[in-house]
Order: sequence, then C-alpha cells, then structure tokens
Amino acid sequence: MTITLWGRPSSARTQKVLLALAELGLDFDLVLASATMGAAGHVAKGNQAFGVVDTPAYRAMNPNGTVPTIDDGGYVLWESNAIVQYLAMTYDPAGFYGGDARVFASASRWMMWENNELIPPMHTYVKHTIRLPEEQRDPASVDAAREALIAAWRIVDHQLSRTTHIAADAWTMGDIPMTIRVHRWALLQADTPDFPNIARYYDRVRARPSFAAIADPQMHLAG
Ligand SMILES: N[C@@H](CCC(=O)N[C@@H](CS)C(=O)NCC(=O)O)C(=O)O
Repeated sequence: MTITLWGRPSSARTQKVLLALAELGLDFDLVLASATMGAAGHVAKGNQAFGVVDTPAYRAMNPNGTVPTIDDGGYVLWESNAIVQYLAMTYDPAGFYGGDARVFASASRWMMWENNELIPPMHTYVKHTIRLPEEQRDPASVDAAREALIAAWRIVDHQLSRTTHIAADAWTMGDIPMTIRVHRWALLQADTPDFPNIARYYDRVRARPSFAAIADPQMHLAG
C-alpha cells in the first residue's frame, strides 16, 4: 500500500520525511498542505496557503494542524522525527541505525538536538531574511539567530571531527535532519566562520542519491 504524506516542500520537517522515503525507495503520494505557505509563497506576503490543515478530516489525524503527517496503510502519525524513526524501524533498521539500540539512541539524540538547537534560530533567520515582507524584518533578530546558529554549528563541527557522520562512522537516520540543516545554511549564504568538518560532511551527504529529494534551492529559499 502506498504511503500518503501531507506536507509542503518548503517545510524542513516535511523534507525529513521526503529524505527518509528517498533513502528507503518507497512510493508515496504527497498531498500539499499548509496554513502558512502556498504555491506562490508565504501568506505574510498575501499569498494563498495550500490549506487542508484546517479541515476537520486533517485535524482528526493531526490535532496540531501542522505538517508533516503520514498515513501508512491506516497507521497515521505526526511529528517529523517520530515519522522518520517509525519508517526506520519498519522498513530498514539496518540501514537507518545498524539495527543497534545504541546507534538508534545516538541518532535519536541528534534528531532531538536539531529540533531544539538548530530549528528555532534557523526558523527565525529564514523568517526575517526571506519569508516576511521586508518592512516586517528585524535585523537584530537575524543577528541573534546567526550567533545562536554559529554556536550550534561549532558543536556539530566538533562532532564531525570525531565521526564521519553525525551519530556514527556510518550514515544513520540522525543524518536526515542534519543534512537538511547543513544544506539550508549553505544556501542561505550567511556570514559564518569556516567549519571544515561540516564542509567535508556536506560533500559526503550531497553525494547520496537520496539528496536529490531535498536538493532544489527553491525548497529552502521559497519566500
Ligand atoms: N514538531 C513538529 C512541528 C511541525 C511544524 O511546526 N511544522 C511546520 C512546517 S516545518 C508547520 O506546520 N508550519 C505551519 C504550516 O505550514 O501550516 C514536527 O516536527 O513535525
């Protein structure tokens, strides 16, 4: 049975699921859904959102009204990292975490860390450099977000001096959010120090065939 994914291509959390599905080579149907973005851009600029997320049918699946959500043969799940972990455990434990509880926990730890430390400042950065109309952008918020991100990237760069991938010396599901963040940060061309280990990592993850699922700059820079 084909998996259904509700989401929007410009959502980094939707991209986590797109990247996981590409790694697994699974067929899926994408239903475009969002309260904040549509085909032409962000609602803050007067654009029409994809919608769907405010319908009773969607709220019955996901009471948050956020994306992504999946339905895999009647099993409905929201929360992007939980979806990736479900897909990993169901379809490829060996490939996604070496079938090993400790590798699973290490990868899971980086997925949670990305959620807590990278997403909030990067969300602010993107909002105030791309998504909001220019008159609503706040340069102080951009500077604070960049400083927070640089501090977080130092931690990532240090980890990548110890292991070739974020959670181990092999690719794991922990690399899914990290690949998306590293790619998005590179595309944003922010003023940032050189991080040589992150640069090597970026080359490595970009060489994976699955990267094509999230490569398009428009998925990251759509405003
Ligand atoms: N913790 C949730 C957060 C979900 C979330 O906030 N998703 C964003 C997109 S990245 C969203 O739905 N934004 C509003 C919208 O597009 O309607 C997850 O990881 O799935």
